[in-house]
Amino acid sequence: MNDIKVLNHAADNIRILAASAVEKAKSGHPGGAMGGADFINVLYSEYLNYDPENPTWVGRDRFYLDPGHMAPMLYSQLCLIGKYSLEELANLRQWGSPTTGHPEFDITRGVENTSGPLGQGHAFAVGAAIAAKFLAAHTGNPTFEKETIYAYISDGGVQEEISQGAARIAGTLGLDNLIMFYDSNDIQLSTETKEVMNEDTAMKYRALGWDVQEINGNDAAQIRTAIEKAKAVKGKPALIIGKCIMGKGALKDDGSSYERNCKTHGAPLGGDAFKNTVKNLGGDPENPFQIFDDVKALYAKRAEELKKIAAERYAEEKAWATANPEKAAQQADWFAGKAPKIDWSKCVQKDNDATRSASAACLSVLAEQVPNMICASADLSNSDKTDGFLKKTHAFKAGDFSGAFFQAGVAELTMACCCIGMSLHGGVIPACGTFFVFSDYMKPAVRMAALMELPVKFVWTHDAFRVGEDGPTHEPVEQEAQIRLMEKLKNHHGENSCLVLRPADAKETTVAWAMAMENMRTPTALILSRQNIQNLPEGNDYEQARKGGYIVAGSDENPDVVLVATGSEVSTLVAGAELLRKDGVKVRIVSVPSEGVFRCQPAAYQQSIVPAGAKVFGMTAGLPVNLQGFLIGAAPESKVWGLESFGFSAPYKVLDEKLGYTAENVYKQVKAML
Ligand SMILES: Cc1ncc(C[n+]2csc(CCOP(=O)(O)OP(=O)(O)O)c2C)c(N)n1
Ligand SMILES: [Mg+2]
Repeated sequence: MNDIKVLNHAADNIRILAASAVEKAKSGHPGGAMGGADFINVLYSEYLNYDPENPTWVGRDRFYLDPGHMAPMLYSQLCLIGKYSLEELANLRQWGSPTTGHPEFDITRGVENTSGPLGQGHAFAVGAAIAAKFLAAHTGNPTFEKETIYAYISDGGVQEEISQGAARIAGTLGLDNLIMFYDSNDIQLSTETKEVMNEDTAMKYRALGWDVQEINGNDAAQIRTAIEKAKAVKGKPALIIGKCIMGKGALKDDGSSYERNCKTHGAPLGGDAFKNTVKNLGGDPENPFQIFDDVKALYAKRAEELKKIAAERYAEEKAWATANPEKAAQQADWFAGKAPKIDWSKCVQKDNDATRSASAACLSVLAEQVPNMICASADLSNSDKTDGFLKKTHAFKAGDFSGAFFQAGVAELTMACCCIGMSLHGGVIPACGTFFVFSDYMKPAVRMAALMELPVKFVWTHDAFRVGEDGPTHEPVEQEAQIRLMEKLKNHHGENSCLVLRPADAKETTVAWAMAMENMRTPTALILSRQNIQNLPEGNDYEQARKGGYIVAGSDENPDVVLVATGSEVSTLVAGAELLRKDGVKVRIVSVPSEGVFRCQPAAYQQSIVPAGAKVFGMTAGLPVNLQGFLIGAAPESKVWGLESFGFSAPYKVLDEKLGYTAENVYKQVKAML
């Protein structure tokens, strides 16, 4: 047992470092960091199990920070365990420094998730806890049973709506490997919390199936006892509500208390206030970036303990691996993030099928061939056709993670964040489905998946106004334009931050799913039709879809016009081309499942598909902007037929007629161009 005095000294050390980093950066959030220091210090000095030598150890405990603005707390803590140098800490928020304004996913540095958008971080933890349960059940490796997932949430995260979804899922699935600390300091950015929340948070979480403890969050002994109790809880996730003091130990320039003050949320303490604070906490204001000797000793001792803990766990893992060599080899591949080998010849597509059904055929193959895949749906599996996967497995339930399907309930953002958390944990490949129009509820998570370069698969069906009778609330129009922006946005590796595929028919869907499964470097979005789609012409070379855009079979040499579309509109162009050919017009049809991928091809290839100066006619069921890129450099008569309204309520064939998505209209529009 560590001396409480030393623990308190270490927490003060964290407070000094956090306040100093913000002071030096002249920007950042000291108050929350100072309040939360006691919890994170007890966690890291006594409970969090990891291997100091091997940051990617699969069986490590994981710590997911929700309030990214508390970066100074995390970095200061990670400084105490040697993951950051004091110099790096002193470079908080500066160009090129690893101590970015908000933490960015970097396992080697001990940062398990990017955080900043409040709420998402703790939902990642829920996903990670699910992944650990899944891996325990599917590998039998005892290490996953011993893994604890810690989450840290603040007032902002509790206020975010996603906390309801995350708590519901964790409670329903009985995630007893999840321990969440709520830094309840009664203060937020602009007000005291009482101005915006009047709830019994403990009762709320109890009602959602959690074990809840309420403690003084600045009392190391109470924190220790609470973590012990939380670890012993069976069948439920555990919440520790810690009443913390915002800006603990902070003094103003006149020496009076600067605690519990909104002003310390997001600004340096400033000048004499900073100096007084550092002195008050036992540091040297002239030289504040220091680790006290007793704190060094505390963490040196912990490092020794961790070596022993890791060695024991490795021995257990080794015994399991020796007894289960095939599973062990498989597990190594899973955590290496290798794309699974899939025999797509087993995927048989029906002619003229809806691409959502074609996706079901793919998912059925994946359920059989990819043992570490987890598929989810937000209560639409029979409609978004993730049931192709579900039919080959069963859903998770409390105490039973032998299945591979995650029923998320009607909570798209929660579902997406849980899938991201699974991916962060590692070892699994998550996919999740819902209607494309509700991708709007998931965008903040998709953005985080793209930023973190996580290969989550997003399956979005009912891709256009052909949802028909459901009316404009359910008809995606501008959604494709929005998600395609992520293809234009580059990630830290200079690659398209997301792969977005809208296949043109059933067989192109198989290629799209193959591309999705091969893509382990970024998220993938699949945009799929509700309605049946006529197959592309006989002899179509579907493998060409891998280039993002290609010439569809049956196209004419030396065309008078190049017709361009994605998804089901390609088949409308094919029908329109029949009419044009009767008039002697030579037509090329180009299917562009991903303009983002197409634009990555050599210029010569792009030119060979859509030559400069060609007359181009594009057709999209979304905003015209989806295809307007193809008008650049094209003949001036070129145009895009798109939709510029929310859509209307009517049977989809009526909408096709009324909105001009017919062979006849393709004929009419193109004739007017020639
Ligand atoms: C989704 C989202 N909305 C708004 C913000 C901006 N923001 C950052 S911190 C914060 C207040 C958070 O208060 P609390 O969680 O209590 O943190 P504390 O002030 O206690 O450090 C807000 C509104 C954000 N980061 N994410
Ligand atoms: Mg707060």
